[in-house]
Amino acid sequence: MLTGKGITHPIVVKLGGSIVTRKDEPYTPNKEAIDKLADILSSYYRSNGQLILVHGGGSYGHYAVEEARKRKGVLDTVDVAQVQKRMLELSVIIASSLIEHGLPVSIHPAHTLCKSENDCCFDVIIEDLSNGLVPMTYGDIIVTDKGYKIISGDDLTLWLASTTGSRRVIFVMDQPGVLDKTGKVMERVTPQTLGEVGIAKKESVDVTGGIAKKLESALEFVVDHDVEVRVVGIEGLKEILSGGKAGTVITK
Ligand code: IP8
Repeated sequence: MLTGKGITHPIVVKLGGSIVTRKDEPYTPNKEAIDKLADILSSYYRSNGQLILVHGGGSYGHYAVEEARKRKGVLDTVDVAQVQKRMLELSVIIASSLIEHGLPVSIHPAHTLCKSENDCCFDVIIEDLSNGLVPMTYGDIIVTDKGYKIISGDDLTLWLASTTGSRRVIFVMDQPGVLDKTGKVMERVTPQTLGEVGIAKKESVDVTGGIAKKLESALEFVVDHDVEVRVVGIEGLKEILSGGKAGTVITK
């Protein structure tokens, strides 16, 4: 039976590709991390917290795009379908663990929500949320009249926060927060301290811009949204969802 809860400032959590997959091993989920995340998120859900989930592409989406680009230069429709299928596979793996842990997850591939890389309709997500489900979407790929476009999970996360009146966005990654050039977790990143962020010289394959792009988009977003945006690791997620502090806040 569905239970209508109304929408009360859901938390939007982005499960980064670096945590849900083994980024350097093509098409390999990080099952251990996924199960840990599922455990933490289900405790939060049981305590009556509303959640919207987004996940990244990691060694599924990013690798599939890169593989096709290397082979052909430009992706054709079969390549796009292949990338979509890879992302759906990853989503099903994540959803399976979440459902086993008692989270009523409903998967919404972004290619069914978005007409372009920046024109998405979240009505069905909002509907699911208000009926007590935990909607989950993910970074994806679509074909438009201007060719194929990659939809970033980070963008989806921020748009969903603004559409649903969320006050909190959490990006979960494979490190405990945003690291400075010495490898220390930064307490906050602001436009003034952006230059102190340590960007790895060679990130794993990433076709949507990696941490630098994520921080730029988040900094732009917090200028006119009253939303706390944080970057944390798995332990930090647990801490934050139980009312503590962890990781790095992205703020103006
Ligand atoms: O990892 C990328 O999503 P992201 C999705 O959230 C694809 O940037 C298909 C590469």
